[in-house]
Amino acid sequence: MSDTTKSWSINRRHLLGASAGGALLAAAGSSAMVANSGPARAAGGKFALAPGELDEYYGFWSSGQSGELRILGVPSMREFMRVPVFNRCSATGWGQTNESLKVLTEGLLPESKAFLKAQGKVTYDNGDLHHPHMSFTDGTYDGRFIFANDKANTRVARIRCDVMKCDKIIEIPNAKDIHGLRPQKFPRTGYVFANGEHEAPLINDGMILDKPEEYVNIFSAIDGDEMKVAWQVIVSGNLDNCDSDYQGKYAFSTSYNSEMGMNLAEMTASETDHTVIFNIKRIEEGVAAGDFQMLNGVPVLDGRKGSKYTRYVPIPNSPHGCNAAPDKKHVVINGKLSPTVSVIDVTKVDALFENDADPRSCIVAEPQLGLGPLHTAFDGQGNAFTTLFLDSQVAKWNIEKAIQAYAGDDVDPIISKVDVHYQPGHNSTSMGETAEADGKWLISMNKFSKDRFLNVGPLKPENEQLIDISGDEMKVVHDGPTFAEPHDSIIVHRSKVNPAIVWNRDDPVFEDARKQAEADGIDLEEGAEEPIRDGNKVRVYMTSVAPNFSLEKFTVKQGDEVTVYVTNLDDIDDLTHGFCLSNFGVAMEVAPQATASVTFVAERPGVHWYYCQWFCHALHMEMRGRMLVEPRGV
Ligand code: CUK
Ligand code: CUA
Repeated sequence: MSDTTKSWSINRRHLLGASAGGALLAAAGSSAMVANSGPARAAGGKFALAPGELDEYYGFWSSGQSGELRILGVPSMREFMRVPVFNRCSATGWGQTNESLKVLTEGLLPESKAFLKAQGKVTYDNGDLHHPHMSFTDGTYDGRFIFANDKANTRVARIRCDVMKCDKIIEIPNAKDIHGLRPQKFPRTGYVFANGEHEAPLINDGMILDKPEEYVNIFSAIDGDEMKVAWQVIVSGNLDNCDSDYQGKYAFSTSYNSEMGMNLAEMTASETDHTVIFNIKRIEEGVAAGDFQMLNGVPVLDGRKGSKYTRYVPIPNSPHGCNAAPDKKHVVINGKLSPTVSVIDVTKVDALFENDADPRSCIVAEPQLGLGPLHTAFDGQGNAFTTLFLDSQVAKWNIEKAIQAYAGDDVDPIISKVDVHYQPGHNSTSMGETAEADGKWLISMNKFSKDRFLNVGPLKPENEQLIDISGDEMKVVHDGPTFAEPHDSIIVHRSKVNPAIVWNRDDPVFEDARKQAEADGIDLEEGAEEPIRDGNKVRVYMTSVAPNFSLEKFTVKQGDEVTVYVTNLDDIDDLTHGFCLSNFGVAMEVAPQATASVTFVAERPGVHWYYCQWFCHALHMEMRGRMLVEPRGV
């Protein structure tokens, strides 16, 4: 214990110095200069794929404040697709089509709908997507869904992996700013655990304002099948990242600012913070027994210190990442302001709950790895890879050796370190957060790119590096710039994912359009010769077959509320059409066998061209038609 204590205080001098403010960034700058040891060399080129070759893995990338999910290939690091989620997408019409607006609005809280209405909006148009994680069955990815959080507006989204589109977004009540998010690994997802990061009054209606002692934090368990919050737990301290065990018994959340400070000096005053362990069974029993308060439709249990639902394990110092190892036994807590990571043995957690054992008794190792450990990934062979933000390095270390060292043996758990460029946050290994971790690739997601790319001005991309981890020495084999600001990624073997090539016409996404068409006596797959008028509401049904829309023109009146439905009858691989109505700000994607619809007010009289906005045919330019808008009073 005394060794650890010493290392914390060394660390605090390093990181916090005389004034806490700005120390992290100041240290970041200087360590980057040291770490810049010249360009990384390619490791024999096995990361490079020849044109036409397919990647072995899908990479699902967050995009941070860009609000979308991205799909990359690993190891080529080619970006394949951007899946809009919390953002507004000019290309696909996400945030404009009726189908996407349904997803973006139906899960909002009533108070948010009212708030947004006062802003002249129907939904938020920004989001901060940090943590994309796939659904699990039996401890490994099952290819059904990706779940992701929105830190900016306290939401959780679900993306269907069969079509790679978001199908549900819910706003989480009672909590503030969802940060860490992980699906339950066993027996299946099941729950999606989500950390409310920032503290606020439980009933945040303005009656309690500047009284931090009355603020709380909220941990949420979402039913991933229903996309509804199943229960929430009130905790002490800011929740950061989380993970679940491989037994289905516990969830773990790191927590900084156990001080409940309101400014940087207060938040970092204490040498230890904690990891909160949630006992899922006890919480479910508490819900069944009625030991909760119902708030905004959610049972909220009290899991603050002393509760039977939680245990608080003291951890040095402002811990950040939380990563369950594929050995199904260990969870690594990353110290951030401490140079250590703390290894929890999940088999020792039962005693914390059943015998009130010392919370620290579940810690079986605490190796000192370097400055600023943020996140850890695994190779499935007993080794762990931890990003060191301040050192601009990744440390490879052995979990078993770290346990022996903690028990007093004279062994060094650190196997090797590699420089990365610069300031790494998350990292991920191929299949590394599942029981099928395969130890081939590591992505280091670096917050700064500095001099690694041609200068594009003061705002620079991040740099994500591909590292070959198949040997003891890690080799950086590729630099990949990415835009604002992927936090986290997962690397999923391609055998786990099997997306469709064309839409299924029975897909639930088209249900609303189909119902409306039926009510209008129209077949979506046939379209209609004339607009259907219903007062000043006008519905236009057309189909597309390259290079034609079924309507070369349609006529409406100025002021009509017009809904255009386009059904793409092409069922050929990659034959997407689009519908863009110029100077109306209307544009959308219509993928093969999809129906998409958009609603606008025809407030501009005159002739207006609509055209196909997705290159589909040699006569793509000719794939267009006219909307004729009769002026009011004619
Ligand atoms: S947090 Cu970003 S580096 Cu939001 Cu996952 Cu650790
Ligand atoms: Cu249809 Cu371009």
